[in-house]
Amino acid sequence: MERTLVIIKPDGVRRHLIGRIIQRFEEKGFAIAEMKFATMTEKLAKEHYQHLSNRSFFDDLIDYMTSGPVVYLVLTGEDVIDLVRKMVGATKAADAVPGTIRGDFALPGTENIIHASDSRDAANTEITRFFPPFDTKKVEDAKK
Ligand code: YYY
Ligand code: MG
Repeated sequence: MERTLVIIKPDGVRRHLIGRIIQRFEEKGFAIAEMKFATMTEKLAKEHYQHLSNRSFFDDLIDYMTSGPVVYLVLTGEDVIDLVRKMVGATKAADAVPGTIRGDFALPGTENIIHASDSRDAANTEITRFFPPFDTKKVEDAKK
C-alpha cells in the first residue's frame, strides 16, 4: 500500500488544528500507520528543506519549523500521495482553494499549517528521515 509523510507544522499545533486535520484524513479513509509528536531539530529541518537552501526565506523557514512541536504522520491508502497533496492545497495561501486544509486555515506567509510528500521518492526519503528504522545494533551497543 502506498505511504506518504505528513507534518502538522508548529502553527497548526499552536492553533489547535491537530484534531481537525487528522479527522479529515480519517474521514477520507486513509489509515494512520505511524504518528509522533516532537520538536524538529535544526539538522533535520535543514535536511528536509535542503532544496530551498538558496532561497531568501530559508532561515525564516528553519526558525519556523523548529519553533515548537509538530505532529508527524505516515498515512497509507490507494493514491495517498497525490490525494493528500490535493487535500493540503496550494503552497501560497492566496492560491489555496477553500475546502483544502491550507485554503481553509492558512494565512499568507511561510506559516502554512502542513507539509505532505510530493512524490513516491520524497515519501520514501521523508518517512525514513523522520521514522528511522529501529536499529537493534545501537540498542545492543548501548547496553555494553
Ligand atoms: O510542498 P509545499 O510545502 O507546498 O511547498 P515547497 O515549494 O516544497 O516549499 C516548502 C515550504 O517553504 C512551504 O510550505 C512554505 C515555504 N515557502 C515560502 O515560504 N515561500 C515560497 N515562495 C515557497 C515556499
Ligand atoms: Mg514541498
